[in-house]
Amino acid sequence: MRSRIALAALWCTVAACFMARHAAAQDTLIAPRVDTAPTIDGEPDDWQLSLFTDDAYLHLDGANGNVNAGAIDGEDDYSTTTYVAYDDDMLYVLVVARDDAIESGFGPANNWENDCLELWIDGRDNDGAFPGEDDNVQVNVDVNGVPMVYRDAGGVKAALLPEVLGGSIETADGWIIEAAIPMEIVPDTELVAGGQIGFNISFVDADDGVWNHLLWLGDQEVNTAQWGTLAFSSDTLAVGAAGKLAATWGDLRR
Ligand SMILES: [Ca+2]
Ligand SMILES: [Ca+2]
Ligand SMILES: [Ca+2]
Ligand SMILES: [Ca+2]
Repeated sequence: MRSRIALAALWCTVAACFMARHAAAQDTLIAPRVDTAPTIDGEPDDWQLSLFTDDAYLHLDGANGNVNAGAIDGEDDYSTTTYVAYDDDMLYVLVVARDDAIESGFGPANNWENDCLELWIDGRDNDGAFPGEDDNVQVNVDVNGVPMVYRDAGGVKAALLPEVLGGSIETADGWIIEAAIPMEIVPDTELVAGGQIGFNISFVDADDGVWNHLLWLGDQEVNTAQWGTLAFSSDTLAVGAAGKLAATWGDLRR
């Protein structure tokens, strides 16, 4: 009997590990407010990363994300952790990625062919067509730190908007991208505590000429009905996490 119990316990442990490993990612992110805007330069030391709660960041890889083009072989090939925050004007996003081959050779008009972050914003949180509705916007920021905005406004479907900021650095095992999106470019967005937008995130992993695509939610990135939610918290980072010590990026890397 004891061995059967032990075997059952072992099976449960293995099953729990398997389920944890393959658990689907959450479909909502909750952005804390920040009092001090990060500098958009790709350097993450101005984000108090240790204060972010589980619902304020997203770890994505080939196991818990949806790969709808190419393949993601493992954490070394491609994995990302995305942090979100906001203030009165901006949505801030930081992505720390592992990537075994960096592609940065394409220009701004084709930055989706580089390793890049793709943000999908539904400002009214009412789905609708993309492209089509003016509150449905795609923002790409690539490993060169170049932001490109895609929308269907008066026939102009892609543009470099100087108000959208991007920054990036290469690291020993990948790259970091930092972005700031002024939400005034998205009509009717409630960038206030208690507000929310429709939101999705996808990533390009370009490796030696092969284009691989990893989505947070859904299997068609332009399908707004498959997007999740980004909610704006009333908690300000640091104040809402009393008792926890802020750590610098250098502390976390040790
Ligand atoms: Ca920074
Ligand atoms: Ca890769
Ligand atoms: Ca919409
Ligand atoms: Ca790559």
